[in-house]
Amino acid sequence: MQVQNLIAGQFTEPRSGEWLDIFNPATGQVFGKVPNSDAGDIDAAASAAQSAFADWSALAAADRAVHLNRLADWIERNFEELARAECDDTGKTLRQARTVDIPRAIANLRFFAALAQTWSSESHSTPNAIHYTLRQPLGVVACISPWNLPLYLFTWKIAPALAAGNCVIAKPSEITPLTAYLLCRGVQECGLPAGVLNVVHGSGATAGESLVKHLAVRAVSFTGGTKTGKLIASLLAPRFVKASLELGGKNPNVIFADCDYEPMMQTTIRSSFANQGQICLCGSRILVQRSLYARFRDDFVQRVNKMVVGDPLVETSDLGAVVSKTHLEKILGCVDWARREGGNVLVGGDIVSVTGRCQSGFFMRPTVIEGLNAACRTNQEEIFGPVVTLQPFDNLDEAVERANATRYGLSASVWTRDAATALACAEKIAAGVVWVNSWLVRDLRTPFGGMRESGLGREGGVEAMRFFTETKSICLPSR
Ligand code: TXE
Repeated sequence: MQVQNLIAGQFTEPRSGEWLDIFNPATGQVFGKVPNSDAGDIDAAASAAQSAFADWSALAAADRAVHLNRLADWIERNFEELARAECDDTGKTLRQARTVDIPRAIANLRFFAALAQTWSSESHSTPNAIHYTLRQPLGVVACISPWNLPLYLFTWKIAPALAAGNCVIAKPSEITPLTAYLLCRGVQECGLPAGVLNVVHGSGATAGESLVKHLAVRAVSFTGGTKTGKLIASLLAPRFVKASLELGGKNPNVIFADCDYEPMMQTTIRSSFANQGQICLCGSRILVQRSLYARFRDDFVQRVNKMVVGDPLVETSDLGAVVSKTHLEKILGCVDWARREGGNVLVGGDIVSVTGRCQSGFFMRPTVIEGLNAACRTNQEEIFGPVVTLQPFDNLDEAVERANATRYGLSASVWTRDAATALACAEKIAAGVVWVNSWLVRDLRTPFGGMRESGLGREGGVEAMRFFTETKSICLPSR
């Protein structure tokens, strides 16, 4: 498998001739190469995007929507191939790719195709004048996406950018480039005009940074690590280029003793270990009211112990592989650190040997740790793997204090039957998204993003359309 860039509607190789290996994390084997593009490739993509902009932005929203829906149709027709590619590229279970990643990619394209046609801007009238607002496309925009939900987050960014009338240069993660590459076949087959969507592959330091620095780029939508987000923000600020930054999290699950126990337990297992814990919204700090703590801990540990880590293609696997050897080593290092901090590893903490085709894969047991204080490194830093900690709390004030005791603020889940407790937590917890008695229930119209070091700006619905447009107020005297 040799991934190629899509520039000006043509598949192209990197000008530098540099390539990176692509691994299947479940087998540990290299199965392809991805371009390590540089500033020259970004330049070519920027010229193509600039040339395509006049015609694309002049299309009626309904016509742009037709193009987005055609791409969604193409994903539907190639559903199994894309699900399998996502599984091979990331190590996630085929079941997750089929039920979450690929369906959501389709939904993203269809949602923004529809929104582009119904979106309207404001008009204000006074006795003397009418003031109306235009939201015009920016021109060339950059979409930089990570490896955990590759096609899901790729389409989450390109769909609103294109729907709003921009031309896009997208850079998928170099670790998981496959589904974005396959989608480029769809871009060609569906007749999206050349240059409207350009996909340039490569490492963050070469392709990513060249893209962020390119003078043609008028906005950058980024999802990834907080450290990278800070660097990108510092590169964009002097040029006053818009940035939407969706970064890391250290999300609390706050569980009160009066919660509806079984749904809470089942959802908490999912929110801890879905996608091997590699979702920015996973709850990694589980805070349990003291009177429920022992029951919760024993039950949780018992159920986690039974989770099957194995070949992602096998239907019975609950967890697949983590994304890379480097990432596996990072996660194991975090567990060692937790032990040094005095943490008690109740289950997991070690690698799993899977036999057969997966014998060299990057598998790890789901891990639960207790006995650590809120301020320790394990409870402060994003691990982004199948590792959660347990902490007891006594009352609502302490729960909120603990929930807020990190520099992040992406999401939280609150479990209680008491409406007043739920509302108080929802109001006081510093997070961009709070789920009550639920997790990862999404409505694509709602604003999505984090506060504090979890990011800047909101994606989703009209927030995304606003991000990808420039606002202009126009005044017409009426007498
Ligand atoms: O992300 P990076 P990494 C967190 C998670 C993880 C950590 C590091 O904690 O362990 O981040 O993961 C591109 N200029 N999340 O190293 O590097 C890169 O090529 C421009 C949270 O994989 O931030 C890729 O396309 N672009 C998370 C994208 O940025 C650059 C999802 C993300 O990579 C760049 C993933 C640069 N200088 C990791 N450097 C979430 N919020 O969901 C890298 N990139």
